[in-house]
Amino acid sequence: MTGTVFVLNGPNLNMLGQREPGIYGGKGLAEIGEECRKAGVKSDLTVDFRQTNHEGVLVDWIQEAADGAEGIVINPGAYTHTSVAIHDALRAVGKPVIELHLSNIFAREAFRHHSYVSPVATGVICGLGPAGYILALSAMKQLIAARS
Ligand code: CA2
Repeated sequence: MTGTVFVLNGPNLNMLGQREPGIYGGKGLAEIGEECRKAGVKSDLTVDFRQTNHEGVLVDWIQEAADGAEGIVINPGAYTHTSVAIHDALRAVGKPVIELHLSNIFAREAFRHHSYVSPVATGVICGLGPAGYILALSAMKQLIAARS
């Protein structure tokens, strides 16, 4: 069973590894993307790993997943806490969605405790650093298999 999974990353995640290593670790996003692609090969999943700083681009990619992917892993960055547009797009997509955060958003500032994404996600992973991406792909593999 093969399938494409979109791994979508929101604003400022392109800065990983360059600043704030105490919160987000020392790995850059390119390295995390490479690890995701390798994990995908082992699980027979094609990982389409992307990052944008723009909310509307994330909405476009979520809509694209309706026909172009079997599931979405998304780290929406700060849009997690603000975006009704991303909530609406994920609600409409009709595919499994895993919300992912590198940091434990519940152990941080109060404004990070609310997510517009969690109510429309199949599951949520947070606080496990880059390993969370690999765990999310493993969970997504099972979610996709359960639907086919
Ligand atoms: O923990 C996560 O993965 C977050 O989604 C990361 C977002 C943050 O706004 C969320 O509350 C939690 C921030 C993205 C990364 O921001 C950086 C800023 C400067 C340097 C490195 C990363």
